[in-house]
Amino acid sequence: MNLEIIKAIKGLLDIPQKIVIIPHKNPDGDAIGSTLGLWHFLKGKDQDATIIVPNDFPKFLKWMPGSEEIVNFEKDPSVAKSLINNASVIFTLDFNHLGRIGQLQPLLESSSAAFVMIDHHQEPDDYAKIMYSDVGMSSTCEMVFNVIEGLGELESITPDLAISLYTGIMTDTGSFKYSSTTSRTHLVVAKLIEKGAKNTEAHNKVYDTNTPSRLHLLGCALKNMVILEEYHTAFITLSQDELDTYNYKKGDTEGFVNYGLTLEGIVFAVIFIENREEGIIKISFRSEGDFSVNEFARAHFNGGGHTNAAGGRSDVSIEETISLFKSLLPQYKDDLNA
Ligand SMILES: [Mn+2]
Repeated sequence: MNLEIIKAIKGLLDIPQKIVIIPHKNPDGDAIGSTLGLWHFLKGKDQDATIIVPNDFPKFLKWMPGSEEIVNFEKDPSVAKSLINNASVIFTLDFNHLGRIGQLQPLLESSSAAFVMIDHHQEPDDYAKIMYSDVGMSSTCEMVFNVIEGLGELESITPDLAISLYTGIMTDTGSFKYSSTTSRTHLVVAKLIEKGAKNTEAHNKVYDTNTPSRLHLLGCALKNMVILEEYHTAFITLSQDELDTYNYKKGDTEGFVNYGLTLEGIVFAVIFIENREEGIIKISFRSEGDFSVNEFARAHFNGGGHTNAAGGRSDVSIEETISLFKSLLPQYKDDLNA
């Protein structure tokens, strides 16, 4: 990675700082893994560091070492506020514009701390003094590894640090199968296992924690799947009533969207999930090949992300959202047939 970035980070960490590390709202495995990985590293360097999440994260990530010390802004706003107000350095991980952190946005905007962005999403904003942004990376966790390596600190990787980064790489690459997985990713993962990451344990703890109600919700989602062969597209809907019926818990719908892509010939998969409390439809987009769901989400559903994985939202009803979605497909017919 870029030597200037390493030099700048080294310059910051050469003196004691008050550090806050922040991932995006609704943090996923890469968000929690990368912030914890960096946190373990900074603790090892005797830096004063705290992770603040904009809101809670799924239970299947709560076994990760150090996760119990994460400050949840929604639960402890005053603690979070004072940490941010006193911070001299703020690392923002796994996102690239401040609109991705919900209610934390104004606090960060008024902070005078030095910002460091480490992220692999497209079209980054320029709020950070130090910007390590690379859309070619499998995960933010892989980038945190690169930073530690760039600083010449590989020997300081403990098993707790290793398992944090391993878990985020694992979840962001769909267990090392997405096209963002490179030979370098595997080399990093090999190094992390060497450093004590218990890889099988990470897979079991993240993926083998289904509850009966989650599997029943999955059954409902799959039953609702609509296949539009003409557009090589499959979409799923879940209404708030359906979520309630199956006792929905945060994180339960994680990965559901991917089932559409397991159908032969399908290159575009979408899930629409109603959230009555927020009055929105949450949307996840996935694709195989060149069709950019990042561009699709940006153009039509107030979202974005990566070429093959993106998120978005809609403020109208689920029925209206679906008909809007269907009405958009004809203009993408050629792209979806490629
Ligand atoms: Mn990520």
